[in-house]
Amino acid sequence: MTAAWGNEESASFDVAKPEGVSISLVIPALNEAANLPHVLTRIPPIVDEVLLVDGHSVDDTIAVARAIRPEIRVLLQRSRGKGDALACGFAAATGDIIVMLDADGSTDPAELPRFVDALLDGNDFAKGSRFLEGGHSTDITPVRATGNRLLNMAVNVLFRTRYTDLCYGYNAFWRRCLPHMPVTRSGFEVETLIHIRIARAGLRVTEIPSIEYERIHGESKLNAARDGVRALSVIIRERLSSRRRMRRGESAPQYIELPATANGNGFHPPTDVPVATDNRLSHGLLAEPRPGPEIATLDPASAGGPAV
Ligand SMILES: Nc1nc2c(ncn2[C@@H]2O[C@H](COP(=O)(O)OP(=O)(O)O)[C@@H](O)[C@H]2O)c(=O)[nH]1
Ligand SMILES: [Mg+2]
Repeated sequence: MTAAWGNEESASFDVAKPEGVSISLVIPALNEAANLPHVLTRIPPIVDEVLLVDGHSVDDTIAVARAIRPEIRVLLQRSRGKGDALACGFAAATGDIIVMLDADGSTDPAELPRFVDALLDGNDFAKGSRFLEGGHSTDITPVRATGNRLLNMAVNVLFRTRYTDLCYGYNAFWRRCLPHMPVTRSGFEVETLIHIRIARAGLRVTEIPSIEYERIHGESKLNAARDGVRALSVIIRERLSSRRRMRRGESAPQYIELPATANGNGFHPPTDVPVATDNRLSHGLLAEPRPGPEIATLDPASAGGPAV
């Protein structure tokens, strides 16, 4: 069952991926070495490109990712936060369809084809929901569920949406959505921001029932009070700002892409290394640098070095 709104009526899930449609999977990860074996081995073969965006991990996140999927693209975000990591991943992804998925084992890559099918059925954005029939969560706490419900109600009233699960990170969308959803918040409020912006843009959204499991190892980095307030501030600011003001002062995400040959165990670039601000590769090692703003260089000798 799906809930849809936008330009047309709802979607079904029975369309195969056509030739010529490529899929990128963006996975933000901060110290998720223990969870990646579960996540990375469950990715369905329809995915063409997997991008892991590392958030200054101090464990073996990158080494484990490389060991399981040698072809994985590893981005090192210069800043911090899940929102910033997603922005980096979106900027670097090359797929026609971009899917966002957590690295902690709470969201199941095996559900991904349902999101893709919804996009192929004519939707612009397929948004996971733990609260539609067929979905649920064993990860969300009562406090977070209550906060999510209140924030969700606020967005539905203020932006005339029909979301059932505002703060959920399992989503997929066509590349063409990116200009409508600039990710300008760095933290866990990122989903709130994206969902508001795609609604404001009038894109066709459908919700997909999704099951959220408890993260397998480690602890959530989300703080319900702090991040709830941040999400609320996003709602208020988006409501008060015109689209024109909304875009002013937004800066491109900054990252470098780790060379494919570098294991990158715990590696992170020093903050004074110039970095890419879009999907033109950052270090000139993986592809010919193309003309564009702020092409960065990274000394290959430093790749794979110690964490800083
Ligand atoms: N790259 C990166 N990933 C992050 C950061 N913070 C959280 N993540 C990842 O975002 C996903 C969701 O984070 P989690 O702590 O599980 O939050 P929760 O699911 O809301 O409880 C996980 O894959 C984390 O590893 C960050 O600062 N940088
Ligand atoms: Mg989690």
